[in-house]
Amino acid sequence: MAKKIIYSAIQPSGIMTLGNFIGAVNNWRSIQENPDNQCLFALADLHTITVRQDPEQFRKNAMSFFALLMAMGIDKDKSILYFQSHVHEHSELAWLLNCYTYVGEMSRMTQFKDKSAKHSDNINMGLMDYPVLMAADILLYGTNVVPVGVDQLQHLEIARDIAVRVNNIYGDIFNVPEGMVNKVGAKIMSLQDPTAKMSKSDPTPNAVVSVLDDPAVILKKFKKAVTDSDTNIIYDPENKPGISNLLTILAVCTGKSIEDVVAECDGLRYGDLKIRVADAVIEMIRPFRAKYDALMADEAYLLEVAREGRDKAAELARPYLEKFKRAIGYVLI
Ligand code: AQP
Repeated sequence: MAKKIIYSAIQPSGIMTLGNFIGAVNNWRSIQENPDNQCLFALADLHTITVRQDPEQFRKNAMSFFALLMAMGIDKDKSILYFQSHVHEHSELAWLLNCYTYVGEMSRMTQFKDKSAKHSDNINMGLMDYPVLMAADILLYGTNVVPVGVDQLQHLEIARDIAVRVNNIYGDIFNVPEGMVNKVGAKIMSLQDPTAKMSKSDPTPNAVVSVLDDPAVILKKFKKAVTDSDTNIIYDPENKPGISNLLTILAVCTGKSIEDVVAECDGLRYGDLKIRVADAVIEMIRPFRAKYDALMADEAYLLEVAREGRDKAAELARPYLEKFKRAIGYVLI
């Protein structure tokens, strides 16, 4: 039986956050353990330059993300782990798909509108085209399932629309992928504004926990987390977003259900809950740190793994790209 193709990616646009870990990478680790799955996990470094990057820092961040993914347990022998920019087929398919995507639908994307407002001095074509490149990433491998956080669902929907549109013109070219969203932790919120997503690029001090923060820093950030003036610990994202966010983080970090965590925390003061959550995060992150440091000290090895991933990904991608090009009418040689 053919394996299920699973595709997901992460942008090295800063330092990996707790939100990225809980919403994405933590699941990748378990999905790759199913022998019926062929997983591809990419560093979406082409997407990253839709926002201007300092070259030296960008390279550092990319290597850091790659090492972190490995340290967190993404296994190069179980999954294909690679840099998006190393597989040129992504860019080529993105161009082709551009010609099957409408300007109107791209200009309506929430992320495009948000990022255009945040980076009004640099509303580049790439920012608008981000979802088409993401569609190319996914469709290039005949992907069946895309694990994502809630924030990326709109882009996944567009990828599905583009796939259906192409299939309606040329026949059965692309698989139409399904999304896979966590039941718990699909949207970890900012610690300073629990109505907004925790994002790598958020400049607000103490809003974002990075998975590379020292334990003392993590504790300080949680102690300063914005909650409410009430004293009840209940899970109610709408009316108590701060407390609910803390409970979600605690549940994921301890592997317990929200109900169990709420029951265990009943009667705690908010200050004690914050310390409990911080401790759980610190414990969850601790094992990665030593592995990460060792990997970062061996760039030659990281690059070797990246080359291996690139070759495997490109080999899978080529037939899909060729099939589409043949259908369009390109002369293939
Ligand atoms: N706060 C979050 N909670 C749950 N999941 C999240 N993801 C991101 N933030 C959260 C998920 O992580 C995966 C990789 O995301 P990305 O790096 O490709 O892009 P992003 O969603 O734009 O992440 P950031 O942190 O907000 O980056 P910046 O600040 O650079 O835009 C995706 O599956 C995403 O859903």
